[in-house]
Amino acid sequence: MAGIVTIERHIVEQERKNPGATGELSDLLYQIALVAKIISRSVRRAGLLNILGTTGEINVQDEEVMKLDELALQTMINAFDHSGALCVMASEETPDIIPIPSEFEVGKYTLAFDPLDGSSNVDANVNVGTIFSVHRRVSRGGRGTKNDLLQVGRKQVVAGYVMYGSSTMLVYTTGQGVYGFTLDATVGEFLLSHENIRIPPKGKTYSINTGNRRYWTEGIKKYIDYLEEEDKSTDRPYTMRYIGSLVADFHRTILYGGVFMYPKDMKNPKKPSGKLRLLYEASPLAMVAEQAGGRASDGEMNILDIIPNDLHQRVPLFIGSKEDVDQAEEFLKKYG
Ligand code: AHM
Ligand code: MG
Repeated sequence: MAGIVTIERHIVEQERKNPGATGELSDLLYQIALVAKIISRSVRRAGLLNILGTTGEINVQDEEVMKLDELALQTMINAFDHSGALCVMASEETPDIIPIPSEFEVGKYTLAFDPLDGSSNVDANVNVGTIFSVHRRVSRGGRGTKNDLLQVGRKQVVAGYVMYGSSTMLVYTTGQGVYGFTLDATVGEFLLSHENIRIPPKGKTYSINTGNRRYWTEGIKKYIDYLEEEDKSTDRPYTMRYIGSLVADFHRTILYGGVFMYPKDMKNPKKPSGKLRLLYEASPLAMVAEQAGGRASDGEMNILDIIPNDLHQRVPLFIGSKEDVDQAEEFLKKYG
């Protein structure tokens, strides 16, 4: 028993290291762990929802069968709107900010989240995840505003994700390293399973949707060609792995090393863009990557230094082992 560290104990121990802590952030983390368990339960039952529903619309409890991503969104909102720690929220699934209802107290933090990333994979029983990002508010008093959410990733106070895979894992950082917890479903607790995760400085795996090749810029084409070439002195060719579910692709990347890429594509040459969202996907995972010794770039600059101008801003993303991300940037600099 002595060696078992629950997430609650870990949070308390982290809080003790910070003498000025008021406990508000710890409460928020407890809440994140609780929500992770609730969403995990729904994801585990996903394949049964239609079976349990009588018409496909109504389940045995006479509740409407909600799509899993909507269910995850509602679970997040219901858990956090009265936490007292937040002044405003935003989610990938909602067009505008999610205000804290006037009957509830507000606190000093903001929460941006993707409730169920990769949800298009759910029906095939592929891993999906929840991504979260917490900032300290910048406005003074009252309800939070959009400006409280439009902050650089560098200023995040907590970031992390939950992965609903062969087991459910919660990985987070408060800026003091990256810790991973695995849900022991029999006791309902997240137990510390990955202490101080470190990304290898260089990997042997790249992860990208090669189906988009015709839309790539020259730099990406050349970089991927380079990774696929044989050269024993630089450990090439690299292996390709692509799940198509960001949390799962990222989780593999921080454990084994390598680089995950969702580059800018030229489908619309007048308006080239990445697919992934800065606030709900790129920025929180960038903080985790950096805290684990890796890094994240949009191809030109560090993701954590991008000043957001829109809640749903999309960015190209190169994330993973430091040397691999540096090299991707070099190719883009040289060939565009
Ligand atoms: P979503 O937020 O709508 O689920 O989209 C994000 C997902 C990521 O999980 C994944 O990395 C990417 O989209 C895959 O995109 P593609 O199918 O274009 O390769
Ligand atoms: Mg997403």
